[in-house]
Amino acid sequence: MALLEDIRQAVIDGNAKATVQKVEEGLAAGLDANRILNDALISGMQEVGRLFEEGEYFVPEMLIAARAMTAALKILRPLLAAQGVRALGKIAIGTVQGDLHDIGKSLVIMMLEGAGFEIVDLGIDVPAERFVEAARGGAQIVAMSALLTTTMTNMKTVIDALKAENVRDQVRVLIGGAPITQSYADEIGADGYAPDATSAVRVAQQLLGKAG
Ligand code: B1M
Repeated sequence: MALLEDIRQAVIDGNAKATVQKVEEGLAAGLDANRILNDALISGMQEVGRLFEEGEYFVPEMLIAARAMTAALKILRPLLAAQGVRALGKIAIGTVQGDLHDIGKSLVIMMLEGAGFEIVDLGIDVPAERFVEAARGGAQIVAMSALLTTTMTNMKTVIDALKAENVRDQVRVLIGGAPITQSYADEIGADGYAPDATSAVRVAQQLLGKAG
């Protein structure tokens, strides 16, 4: 569909104004928010990643594409997350230390909030101690995102810190992000792994025995 392709291209071009304008046009024309997210915005970011890998794009291009996507997500947020449902449990979520990628985490947060979880967003570049504090502060799930093969190892650092501080048994640990796999989750002793934002909801529900 032409409008979806226009949105995708606007993300690739890093044109936040056009991205927002086209998303608004799409919604007004009756396009589904999920379709805009998956077939235009995420697809556009995948292409940005490909261009970066091939040396056509550099960090500044990735950054302005991310800004365009973030601007569009602000519009989609209320549509993707149903308003305040039940309080299913408290989840503290952050991108691990050394890692500045936050778009995937924001999507996971949107979906979890929409499903009725209370979210404590620890932000990006989060050191292990902050996850430990969150566990002490009553979070039932400690959730971690990592986008880099060099930072995913910090997920294990967090799990080790939870153990060292005697709070590992109080929380369930959920992990995700592009380089993460179920086998990595098993290897480091995480309780759950989710490949995308939608399945993060299902896994979080399962971890707390709430459904799914
Ligand atoms: Co970076 N970057 N980046 N980057 N970046 C990647 C990740 C990369 C794959 C690009 C590439 O080479 N093709 C590559 C990593 C390679 C690797 O480690 N193997 C890379 C690199 C190398 C880097 C730098 C090192 C570049 C440099 O400086 N030389 C640098 C590192 C900075 C740092 O973090 N210390 C860097 C910087 C950046 C920007 C700051 C410019 C920008 C981020 C801006 C921001 O986030 N605000 C950026 C971007 C935009 C990307 C790409 C293009 C897009 C990431 C994204 O937002 N995807 C990315 C390439 C790619 O992914 N194709 C790339 C869209 C998002 C919706 O998907 O984040 O995967 P994703 O989240 C998904 C799932 O993974 C999952 O659900 C989400 C929704 O479905 N998920 C979870 C995520 N977290 C979860 C948690 C869960 C459950 C599911 O439970 C808790």
